[in-house]
Amino acid sequence: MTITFYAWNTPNGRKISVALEEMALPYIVKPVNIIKGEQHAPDFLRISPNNKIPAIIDPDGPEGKPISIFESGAILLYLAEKTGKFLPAEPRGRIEVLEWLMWQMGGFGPMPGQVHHFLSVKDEADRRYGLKRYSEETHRLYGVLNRRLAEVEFVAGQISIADFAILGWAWRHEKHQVNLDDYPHVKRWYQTLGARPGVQRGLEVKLD
Ligand SMILES: N[C@@H](CCC(=O)N[C@@H](CS)C(=O)NCC(=O)O)C(=O)O
Repeated sequence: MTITFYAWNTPNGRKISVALEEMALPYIVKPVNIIKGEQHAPDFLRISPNNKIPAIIDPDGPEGKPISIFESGAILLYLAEKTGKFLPAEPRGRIEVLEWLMWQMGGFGPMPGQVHHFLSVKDEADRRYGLKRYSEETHRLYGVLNRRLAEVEFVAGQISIADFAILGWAWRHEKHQVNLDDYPHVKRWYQTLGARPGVQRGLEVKLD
């Protein structure tokens, strides 16, 4: 049955379009125009009470009943468990995926997101401190990722939902002013993922 994917063309939206394509799940996109404020509409808040995309409704949820899910990390875990793909069942492999998924949700997203915000602040005095702080933290996180990817092909060893989560933000590296040449292992990983047809479809499907 077809999943309804509430989306917009942003890093958190792209995590889910990549996962849906890689898992070969049927879905339709319902764009939520976050520039116009559609994320605050009462109907959408019933699905996503934090007024953010992404969210999904799966008509074929647990016990065969519909389920709605918000928060990209929760959606990725749900889809992985539903399909049995991109999340190992054995505990050690699974915990590595959860570590890197939580790392992305807690840092490699919120920090570059703040860079995007402060870059848009017009007043130089207001912009300076925030941009410096969040740019430094973003670069530190790219360094962490680079060191990890020097040791393993994908963040949790085998390709997983953690890669899709991180990719959503790495996809916008130019916007947060990161040059992947400075992080060669991240660049290799980014190119490896980018060569996958499912990832390509997920990054190209229209979300707005
Ligand atoms: N922690 C949330 C963050 C989602 C998020 O920040 N979504 C942004 C677009 S990338 C959004 O909908 N912003 C609209 C708003 O904040 O009003 C998740 O991972 O799903």
